[in-house]
Amino acid sequence: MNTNFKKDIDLGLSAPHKTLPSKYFYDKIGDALFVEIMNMPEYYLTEAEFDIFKNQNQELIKALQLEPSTFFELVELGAGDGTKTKQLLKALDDQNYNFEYVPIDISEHALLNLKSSVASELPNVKIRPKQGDYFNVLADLKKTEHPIIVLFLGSNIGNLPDSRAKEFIHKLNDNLKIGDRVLLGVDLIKSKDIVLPAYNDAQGITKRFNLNLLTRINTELGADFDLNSFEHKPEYTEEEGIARSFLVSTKNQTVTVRSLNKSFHFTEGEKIHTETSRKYNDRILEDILGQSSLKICDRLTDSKQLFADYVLEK
Ligand code: AVJ
Repeated sequence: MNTNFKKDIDLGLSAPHKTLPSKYFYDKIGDALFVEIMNMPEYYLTEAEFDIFKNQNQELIKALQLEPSTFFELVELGAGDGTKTKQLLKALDDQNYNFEYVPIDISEHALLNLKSSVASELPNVKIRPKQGDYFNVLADLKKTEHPIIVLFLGSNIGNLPDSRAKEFIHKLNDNLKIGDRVLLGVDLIKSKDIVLPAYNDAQGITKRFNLNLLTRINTELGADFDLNSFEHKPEYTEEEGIARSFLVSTKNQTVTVRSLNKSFHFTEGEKIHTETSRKYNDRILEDILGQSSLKICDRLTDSKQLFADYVLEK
């Protein structure tokens, strides 16, 4: 992990257009900041998807073509705290559906919390958390005969550039059987005046989240980034539908990374690309599904049409 981190930071800072992988946001501090971001009023994604799970869970159950008598597994990739999913679990439990909830996460800590909250709030729901890489766990599940419903929520797929999203979908497809379904939550393309504030909240939490990447490099790789000499800057164009976050150097400066034995020069105004957050519509999603055998069979949106949960079927 640490050697990958070191290698990826070196690669990203040596590139002609400097870039740092967004997956490194999520250390302990980053996890906590992300929870705060999700509760910011500007970050509409959380509430929008929650609205679907809370107010349309009957429609959701119908769209997923679930049957009360057929046992199925509800597998969630990157489950987090499960706030939205618990709405669906509750509706299924109330109607005596026969299922098991299998949240998958790399964080053991997140899974333990989720397990205890499900146990206390929904004591009848069977939960079997699995720690590890999504695809390793999915490969194991493939061997089972009962239907699998995969949940991949929160527009998490949006962090992947389209080419990598296609790879992800193809890998997911390879790990499913005919008839298995996927509930894919994605943020919809919309105007700048809604998207930009979501990545630049007034309280400056997203700014701290972005700058935390530099703090990590300072503490883990012995670098001397001056956090006051970099600004947080999100960009978005509706035509493209992609939000990008940058850290912009406010002056000419040189940063030394001790464990790499290297220095990196930044000119005034030079940007480090730190995150991509893609927004979708039917056409873009269809392009990403491409030649895989996953097909869109339904789509639910929140009352403000900000967010969509697509039902895909293999
Ligand atoms: C977790 C990838 C959906 O891109 O909207 C939020 C992460 N970054 N604010 C997103 C994030 C800055 C988030 N996803």
